[in-house]
Amino acid sequence: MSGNLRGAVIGCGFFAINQLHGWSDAQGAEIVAICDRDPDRLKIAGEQFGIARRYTDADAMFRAEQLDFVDIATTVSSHRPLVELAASHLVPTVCQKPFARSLADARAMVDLCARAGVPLMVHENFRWQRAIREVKAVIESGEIGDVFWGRVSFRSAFDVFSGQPYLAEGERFIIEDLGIHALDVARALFGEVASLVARTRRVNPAIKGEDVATILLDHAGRRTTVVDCSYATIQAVEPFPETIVEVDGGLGSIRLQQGYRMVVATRGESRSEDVSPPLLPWASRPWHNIQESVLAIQQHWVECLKTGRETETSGADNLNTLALVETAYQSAATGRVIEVATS
Ligand code: NAD
Ligand code: 89V
Repeated sequence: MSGNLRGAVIGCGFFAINQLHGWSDAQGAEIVAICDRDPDRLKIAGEQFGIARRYTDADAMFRAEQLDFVDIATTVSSHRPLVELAASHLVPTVCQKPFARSLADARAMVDLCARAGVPLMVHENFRWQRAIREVKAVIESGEIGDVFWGRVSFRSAFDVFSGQPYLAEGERFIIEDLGIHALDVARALFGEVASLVARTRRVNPAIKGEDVATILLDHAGRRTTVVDCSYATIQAVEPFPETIVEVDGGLGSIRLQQGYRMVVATRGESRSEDVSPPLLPWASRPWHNIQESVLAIQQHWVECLKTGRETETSGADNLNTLALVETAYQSAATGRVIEVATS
């Protein structure tokens, strides 16, 4: 494919504004149409990004536009119908996380797109953050030897509910919304998971779901990791939205510390690097870390779509992240260690 890919965004809410900014910067793609069933949000986004072709109905948009891809930025309940709609129009699709409420829904979407020959990527962007990529590169370089232990940690007291009020309303909260990123990072850094055990609790009485989760994972290759996340942790310096990572290997260790500092230690030697994300012109602290990863994953999508490569976080890949989410909730409910049925 040569020239700019013509894309559309469905859902022009809180997070889609970042995605629209990202698409403005991405090389090789442009957004030619947007859709939101809320006319006010549609108007605001259309005016902000100078997009004249606006729809309140996704099917009407697919019928009227010639699209090379669609980016679904709605909340989870609409993901399956919208992915199915896009597949019925044979339009390659990016879908926000959480990809689906259940593994069964996710499998149905992956199977449908595979049968239709429609590329499908989940917008699972945390593994695309610069600091996470730097940690991954050190692991893959072999500098710290065989990895035997790791930790992916996200602990904060940031008020996420003001921007995303729906997060306070669901039976499930932190594993489904935020832990899903940390679990995906754990897969990206440490490989697939054989079994896990999870503990959760709710500290904030004003919300419905759990806001603290601790998950112990057994990965293939006898690697043990801990994924822990909390929105009830008050610290001297609020770290939102930084993910802290620790990795121990036979020859050394990596510590990704608060403030985007990565320390790599081997026997008798250590180095410390600033792995801060760039502050993109449209980004704002503290979100710049996440905002930068939005552009990175979008660029990856464009490159893969143009060359026919499978994306790193394809729908099929994301089934294994969703399996961890499902298993973590089962383990928290039963108290048991549970084997993970990954594909
Ligand atoms: P939001 O409620 O602010 O926006 C969703 C928008 O989609 C709304 O404007 C709504 O009117 C529209 N919409 C819903 N169903 C529709 C349909 N069928 N057709 C057209 N429009 C429809 O939600 P949000 O906070 O922007 O979250 C959207 C998604 O992004 C969620 O899945 C959330 O988990 C995810 N998210 C991801 C990140 C990340 O870093 N990857 C960060 C925040 C949110
Ligand atoms: O990435 C997310 O899904 C967001 C946030 C980082 C705020 O939890 O909901």
